[in-house]
This record gives sequence, structure tokens and C-alpha cells, in this order.
Amino acid sequence: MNPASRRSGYVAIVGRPNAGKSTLLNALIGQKISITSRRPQTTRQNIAGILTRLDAQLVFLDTPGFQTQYRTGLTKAMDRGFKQALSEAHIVLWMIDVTANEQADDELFARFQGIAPVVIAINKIDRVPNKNKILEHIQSLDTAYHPKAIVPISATNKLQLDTLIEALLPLLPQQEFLYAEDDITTASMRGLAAEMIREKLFRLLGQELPYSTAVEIESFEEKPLLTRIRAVILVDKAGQKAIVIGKGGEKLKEIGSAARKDIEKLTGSKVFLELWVKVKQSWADDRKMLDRLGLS
Ligand SMILES: Nc1nc2c(ncn2[C@@H]2O[C@H](COP(=O)(O)OP(=O)(O)OP(=O)(O)O)[C@@H](O)[C@H]2O)c(=O)[nH]1
Ligand SMILES: [Mg+2]
Repeated sequence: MNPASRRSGYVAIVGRPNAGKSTLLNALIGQKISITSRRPQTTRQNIAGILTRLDAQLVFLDTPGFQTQYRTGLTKAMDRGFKQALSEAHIVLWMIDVTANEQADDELFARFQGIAPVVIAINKIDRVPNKNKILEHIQSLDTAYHPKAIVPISATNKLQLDTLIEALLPLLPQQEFLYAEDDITTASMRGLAAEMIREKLFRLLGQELPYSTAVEIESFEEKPLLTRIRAVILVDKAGQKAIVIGKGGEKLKEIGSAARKDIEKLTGSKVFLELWVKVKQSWADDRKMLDRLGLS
């Protein structure tokens, strides 16, 4: 392929919390690099997933779900991540959950209108047996927002992902690839490990507790046969520490073992994961702590 005819660029995946943005990123890349859960606001920072084809490279930026209530330093940092991705975007990929009550979203659209071409992906179509309903959504979104394309997809079932990629390709600028052809992400293994642990907190802890937690990697030692990781789970209050540890340490064991399996897939080596729980009051408003977590 003549490099002069190559296309490449950034595609910011934006949408309301829980639309399926991170699930889509993983499906497109074919590997789990971004964490997902049934809870809204799982993603806290942008993560890039790189898809390289013979003549094109798409760099997808998964972003924190768009919200309007910014109370803590953490949620403000999440909004900055969203803005940062939009400032880099050559294309905005707007994901809409077809099962959500509100389809029209002028408030979100106003944030990226006019900055880059917009493609809408209507996600979770596997949950809508009535295809006419999907057609109606497409029509009303088309009339309201005039995007370059609207593609109904299912990120979990990997439906219509090729059609989505085909809709994005002609919108990329003609330029040399931005990353090496075999790169799949810009995130470090250390950062990904922290995220895999955080995902288990979102999936295995009840109620509001996951929102009070963060994960910091204290040490990360990568050897050919074994990766040794020591990580700290931060909680906001003393009472939460006991819940994360669980009776006889069972909960922490469950979290550690599930996270270890994911990290082993990423590193391709055996992983020894040591987990600790520490109380760090108001960490979500502590600038230094957010810095250390890469969230500022
Ligand atoms: N049925 C169905 N569920 C889906 C699909 N895509 C995502 N989900 C589910 O929707 C939930 C949210 O998915 P995420 O990928 O974490 O959503 P997100 O948009 O990244 O959410 P935030 O990071 O919180 O903004 C998870 O339980 C996914 O399994 C889909 O195509 N069909
Ligand atoms: Mg997400």
C-alpha cells in the first residue's frame, strides 16, 4: 500500500454513561483494554484503542460517560477527559443506547456540534426485537442531528461493527499512521492492571461502594515468566474497608483472583497480585492523590 494514500486519525467515542462505549472499544480492538460494568460512570479516564488495517489506522478514544453534575475533583477530571478527547477528534462517534428512555440529547450534542464530523452508533439492538422501532430512532436522529451516518450495532454481540468501520474510514484525514502497526493501545501495562482491579470492584461490590474506591499500583515488576504486582485499593471511609475485605478476606480474594486472570491475559505471563485496602478520606477531592492516580 502506498503510504501517501493512507488514512488515519482519532475517533472520540462519546455518549451517556452506560451506552456501551468501552464494550465497543474492546470489540473493535479484539482485546479487553477498557473496563466495563453494568453501572454508569465506570470509565474515569480516556483510553486509546488502535485499530490498524492495510490502508487505514483508527485510534479510538474511549471517554467517561457524559454527565452534567461535577461535584468532586474526580468528576471534574472526568469532564476534562471528555473535552480532551473531543479536542483531538477527527471524527466524533456518538453512542446511543437504544433501550434508554431519552434518545434525543441536545445537551450532549451541543458539546461537539461543529467540531468534527459525527457518526451515530445506535447500540444494544440485540435487546430490541421490533426492528421498526430501530428504524424510527434512526429517522428521528437523522432529522434532529444530520450526522454523516447512523449505524445500528450491538457491541456485545459484535453486530454490524464492520459496517460502522466502513462508515468511519472515508471521514479520516489522509495522513501517515499515527502509531506503529502492531500497537493496540497507548496505555501502560501498569495502568491497565489498575483498571482491571477497579473493574472487579465495580462488578463485585454492591450499591454505591465502587464509586468510593480507586486503585493505585505500588509496585509492578515484570519478568519474562512472572509479573509481581502490589496494589492498593483506596476507600473513603473505615467502614468500607471491612466490606471490601469481606468475611475472612473472601471478598478481597475474589476481587484479586478475577483481576489476576485479566492481567495475565494482557501480560501473557503468570501474575502474582498482592492487594491491600487503605482508607484515604476524600481521595476524590485530593489533588495530589488524583495526580498519583493519573486522574488530574
Ligand atoms: N445487551 C447489550 N448490552 C450491552 C451492549 N453493549 C454494552 N452493553 C452492556 O452495557 C453495560 C455498560 O457497558 P459499558 O461498555 O461499560 O458502557 P460505557 O458507555 O463505557 O459506560 P461508562 O464508562 O460508565 O460511561 C454493560 O453491562 C455492557 O455489557 C450491547 O450491544 N447489548
Ligand atoms: Mg466506559
